[in-house]
Amino acid sequence: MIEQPRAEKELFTPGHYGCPGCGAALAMRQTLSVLGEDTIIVMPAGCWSTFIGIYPYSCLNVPVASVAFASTAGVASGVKNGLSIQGNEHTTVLAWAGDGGTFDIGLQALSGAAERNEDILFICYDNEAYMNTGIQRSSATPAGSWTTTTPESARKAQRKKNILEIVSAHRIPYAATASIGAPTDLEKKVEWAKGIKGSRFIHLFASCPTGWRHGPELSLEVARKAVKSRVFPLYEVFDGDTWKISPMPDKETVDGYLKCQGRFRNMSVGQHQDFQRQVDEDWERLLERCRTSMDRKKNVPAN
Ligand SMILES: Cc1ncc(C[n+]2csc(CCOP(=O)(O)OP(=O)(O)O)c2C)c(N)n1
Ligand SMILES: [Mg+2]
Repeated sequence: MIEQPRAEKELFTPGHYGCPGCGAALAMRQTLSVLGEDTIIVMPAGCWSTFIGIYPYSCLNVPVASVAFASTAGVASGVKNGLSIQGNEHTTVLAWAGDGGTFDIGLQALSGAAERNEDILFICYDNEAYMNTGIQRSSATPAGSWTTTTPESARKAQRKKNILEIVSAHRIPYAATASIGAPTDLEKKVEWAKGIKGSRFIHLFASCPTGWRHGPELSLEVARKAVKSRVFPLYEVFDGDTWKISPMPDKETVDGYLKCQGRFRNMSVGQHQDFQRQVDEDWERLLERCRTSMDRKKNVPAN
């Protein structure tokens, strides 16, 4: 069954310039359906700032500030503080950036805002490369993946940066992973983030058919497979010290996930095994972290 967005007024209108099957478009639609009209978005360069439309047209029915790449969290903090001075404590300020704009270029501003516990919601839609400029690798690109700067003859050797560990180390009230493949879980997390104060961060998995080399009709399936295989596990971190696994289907191997995407095509047996081993190690580490921290916390919502 297709879930309907909750906002009575659709805030994401038809007519954007995104590719067919764009996971980041779906990510925004799901997010805005929870945040509602009382939202201001701050957005750096990336696919999203491009396909939103050319001024005065926009596919979003909320205000959007398009900002310099490195400044997203800083501008969002300024907008929030400006609203506060005007006596407005209700508007959600959403910083919405890609993985390049979060893991790499926007990281210092994000760290500054998190350290000051600015009252903003930062969502990174992660399509695991610099897609808008032609599929260049970022520090969110997984090891073993093809991109235009990591061709098959020299696939990316480095592992994906663990952004949740970095951001939650600032001890912000809330950090979580979410996926377009788990819309109910995503909505719950956005709802929780909307209802609390301080810096909130959501790392949102968003498939990219163009860059990942899969059919546009497979975007949701690829995202679901990422969760099932634990390539992209779902969890939350409260106050930087309480780690909690979200509901997920039974674990399966990474085979199905890797095989349905052209960016992982022709991996050697060794690369395939390395990928599985790394996923298993990260998953065990996460489980252990959740086990040892859950009993310390008071204000954690039930699944
Ligand atoms: C300071 C600066 N450097 C580089 C660019 C060129 N640029 C525009 S969009 C983009 C890719 C952004 O990647 P990401 O944040 O992952 O978003 P995506 O395009 O994947 O949605 C780049 C490098 C720019 N606009 N400004
Ligand atoms: Mg990207």
